Amino acid sequence: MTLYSPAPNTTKTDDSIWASIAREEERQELQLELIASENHASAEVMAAMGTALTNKYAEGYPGRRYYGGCEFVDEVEDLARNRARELFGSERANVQPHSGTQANMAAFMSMLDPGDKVLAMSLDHGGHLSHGHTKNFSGVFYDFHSYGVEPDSERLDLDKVREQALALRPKLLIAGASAYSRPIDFEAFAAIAREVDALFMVDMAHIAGLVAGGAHASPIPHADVVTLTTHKTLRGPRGGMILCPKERIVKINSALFPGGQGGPLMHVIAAKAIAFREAQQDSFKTYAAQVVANASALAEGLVGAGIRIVSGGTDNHVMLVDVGSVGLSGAAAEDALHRVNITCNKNLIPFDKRPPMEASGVRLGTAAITTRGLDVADMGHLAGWIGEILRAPEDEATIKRVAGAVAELTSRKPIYA
Ligand code: DSN
Repeated sequence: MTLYSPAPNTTKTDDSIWASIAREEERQELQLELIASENHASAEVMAAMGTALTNKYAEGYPGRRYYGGCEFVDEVEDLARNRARELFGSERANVQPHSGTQANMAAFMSMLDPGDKVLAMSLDHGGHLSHGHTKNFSGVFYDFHSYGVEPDSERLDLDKVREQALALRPKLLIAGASAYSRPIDFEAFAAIAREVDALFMVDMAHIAGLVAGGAHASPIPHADVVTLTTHKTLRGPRGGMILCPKERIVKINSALFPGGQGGPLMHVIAAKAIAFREAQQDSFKTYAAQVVANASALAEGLVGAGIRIVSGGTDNHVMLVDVGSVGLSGAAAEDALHRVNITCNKNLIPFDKRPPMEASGVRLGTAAITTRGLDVADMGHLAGWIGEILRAPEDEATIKRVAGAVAELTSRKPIYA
């Protein structure tokens, strides 16, 4: 098997850690990765993270640093910022957030005072931890309230969101989710924000690659601030980013540094720049469209196998599979699929009666398997295998047969060959 090998000429003396890295590389090759927030970054993106840029302190921003010797990392950060702006059509970009949560922290600090009211999507209905979970900084320092999906459609109803916003009068309205499979109408959200005199932020972490590739409408024309991660559908290195109009960038920059972070990770910013260039290519548009086509085909296949999908299907890269519909908890389904080298995560479904560590759903996404070249025909097979395993999770003959089929597919469609 050909595995990705960073800096192949490096003398490797730490056998323990290199052995674990090799095992993880092999695991990724052998397993079908359906965790909706993961992807397989290109070898070039990963190579940039294994460079001497990791040695450099560069607190501040290009041209205004607190350290000497920043002339070349300035070039890197300028390239990353400019490519990000071009890619998303945004006036300004801050590429320094170490993660999506730290991007959100800076966004909140730039717009809110502690205790201010915020309205965002409930975590239980597909929102994100950093949108007001009581143990997260967001829920500790700000007064978060939540909207959710409707019980019958399992979709957002923006008339209901508007009613809540009118009653609450939040200072900030947030759109964006970690487990919502339908398009988000950013223009309508922005109109609600304007009506209640709120600021409007979009956290597009999950769909950033679809937005870049033209497979989901862009929030940029409508939002005061947009945050994202660079490693999900966007397929870059692990990290975050903030996009905003020019009049907001001074506050965003100082909220991120020195507000929430110290030195930027320049090796990761170089990798972000490479990923943005990759996402500017026509091939990335093809990729984004294929991610959505694959998700749609996988959801249809699962429905055909008699398994309920929350809201009946998907329009993006992600779907919530109600495994309670076949008598399993999400935790049991995650374990059963893992036994045949299909990786996913248990997930609450809307109005779930089980606790989060058990859950009634699994969340599936197609960003990573599309990167390794799986197509709509493969989705038909995959849906069939998932259906067989979920219906007979303990049946050894089924497990052996499906594991064999997965092994055949992963060897035929390697990631880093
Ligand atoms: N933890 C990520 C996800 O899986 O969606 C979000 O930050």
